[in-house]
Amino acid sequence: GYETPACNGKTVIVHLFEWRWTDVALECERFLAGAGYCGVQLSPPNEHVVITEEYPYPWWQRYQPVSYKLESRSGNEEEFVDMVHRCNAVGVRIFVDAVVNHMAGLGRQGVGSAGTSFNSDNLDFPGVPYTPEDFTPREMCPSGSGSVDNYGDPYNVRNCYLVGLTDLYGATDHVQQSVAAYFSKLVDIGVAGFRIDAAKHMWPEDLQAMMDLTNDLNSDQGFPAGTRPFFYHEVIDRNDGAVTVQEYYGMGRITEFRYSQKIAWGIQDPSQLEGVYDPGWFMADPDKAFVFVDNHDNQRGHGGAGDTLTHKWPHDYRLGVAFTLAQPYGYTRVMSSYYFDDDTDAGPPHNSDYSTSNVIINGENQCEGGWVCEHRWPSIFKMVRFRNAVSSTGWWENYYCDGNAVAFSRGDKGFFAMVKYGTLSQTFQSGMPAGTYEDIISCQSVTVKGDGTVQVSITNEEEPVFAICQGCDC
Ligand code: ARE
Ligand code: CA
Repeated sequence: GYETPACNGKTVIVHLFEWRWTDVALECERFLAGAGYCGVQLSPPNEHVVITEEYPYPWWQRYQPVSYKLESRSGNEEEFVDMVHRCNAVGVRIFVDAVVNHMAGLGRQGVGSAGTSFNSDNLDFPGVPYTPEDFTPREMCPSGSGSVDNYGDPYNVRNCYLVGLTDLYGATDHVQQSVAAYFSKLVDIGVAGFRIDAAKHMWPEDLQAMMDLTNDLNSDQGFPAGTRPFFYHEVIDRNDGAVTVQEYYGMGRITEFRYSQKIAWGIQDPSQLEGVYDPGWFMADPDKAFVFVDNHDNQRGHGGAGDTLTHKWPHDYRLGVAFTLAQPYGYTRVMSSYYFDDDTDAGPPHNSDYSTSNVIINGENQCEGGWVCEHRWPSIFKMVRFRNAVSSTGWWENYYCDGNAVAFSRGDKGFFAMVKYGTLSQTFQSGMPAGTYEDIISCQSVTVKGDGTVQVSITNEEEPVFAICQGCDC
């Protein structure tokens, strides 16, 4: 199926937003493999527009494709292939952010990041190639402006130009074959799956056809023969439009933005945390949902932001991510950001020529040079190990919440507790077999008694999380 990544049961993907391929390769080897991450979501690796005028080199230029050549702000094809091979060699998988609903925005022309010429107004992208017949005919878009302007109408959402981006006619053989050729090229290199950008704006049957034309994963890169790529579709469904996550069932996982909202509210008011998965809100089924606390859009006010927890509030953010990794709902992604102020267009840390800077790791194993690296924060990366250890238990039990402290067990595989304000010293039912464990956050040794109770002590208000699991040590 398309629902589960080929990751040997590992359960967390990290989005290394705007990282260079050379840095991703190093991070797989020096950190991600050991921490137990399944894999990395990249920024789009294909050729994109290069914007120098009104905003210099905004991050979002990479969501305006010029061709499927693997030459982007993150690196060239040789660096890409080297990264994929090195990450696969240490068991860390690569997931590509695939922008295939559209090409560059109207009004843009010139050359892209690989030097290929293009002209959006003429619907001319010789690097693929795409010509006017590959774009959705104007008469199929029921919008006065030609842009998406009515989320209540699926024809408007899917046949019009999303923020003026030239919309590919995904029902045609040539578009389906061109996209599938791009996917297959990546899979043949050793990529394990795809985030489908703007999947909400594509007809599910068109996307399904592209997926089905894509090769199986490359067995020379360590994937079992006959394994299908993992797909997760970016569909923003907040009970506010005609397109629902359910339309994409059977095609992989679907991003669940209502989870981001629920977790933000829940950290604000912990009594709401038990309801983070709310079937009454039509949230995707647990085995279909792809969940995250924040993403590269909503952390900076793009893509339906509001009610979003981010690294700008580190204490609450740690709680939100730790809770997300502890609870059973959905497949999880951790965000790894770069710092930005009020300028929500600002691209990644860069050199004077605007080429992206390298990531710097300091003596405390944290990042510098403008990179946040939430995925290296102790109470975040240690919970990756917890999630992997408890993943065979798709439920929680012994749920406790007093409005400040929250605790639950994951069957007899693991037990988690956290506290919003202050410290915690309290006895809980852990559901775990009697024995001695190590709190994977503080590295203190703890004893589960014969009746399953455990004395929890959280003394570090900076990392206000406690977790024990079978087979885990600090
Ligand atoms: C940029 C400029 C625009 C300009 C355009 C074309 O900002 O002013 O018109 O270029 O020249 C990203 C940025 C955009 C950027 C774009 C292309 O966020 O600002 O446009 O790149 O460079 C909807 C979609 C959802 C989408 C969000 C942003 O449904 O798919 O909008 N998210 C993905 C990516 C983005 C990316 C794109 C798609 C485009 O994650 O990073 O855009 O490839 C409600 C609706 C949602 C809607 C949301 C916001 O919540 O339910 O469906 O999300 O509002 O409109
Ligand atoms: Ca479309």
